[in-house]
Amino acid sequence: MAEGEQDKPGYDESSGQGGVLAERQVRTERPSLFKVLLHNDDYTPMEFVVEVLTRFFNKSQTQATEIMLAVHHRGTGLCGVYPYEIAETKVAQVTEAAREQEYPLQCTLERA
Ligand code: TYC
Repeated sequence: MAEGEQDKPGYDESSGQGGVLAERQVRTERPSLFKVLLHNDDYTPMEFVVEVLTRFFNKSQTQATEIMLAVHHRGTGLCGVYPYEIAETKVAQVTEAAREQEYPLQCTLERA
């Protein structure tokens, strides 16, 4: 046996195939991603939208203000892209925070 051979990945003395494992393909599913979107309305205060973006989407004050203004002017804006369960949790958190304050703020998911 050549020196260092045992350190090679795939080397297996017990496999009976000259020390080299048969190649196996391991298929991993990539989780599908979802966009979390905020929607404009006429009643939710701008400061509340900025707070939501900093609190639930980890945006800086500057980023949050930019996104909030984009939503205000264009109708919708992207908060972030996440695997389904995380995206769903973000939507639920925003919806609950808005409901507590009785604001009509809408937050939705869309396949990325
Ligand atoms: N249009 C709201 C206002 O003028 C502000 C706003 C921005 C509301 C973004 C919702 O997702 C939103 N107070």
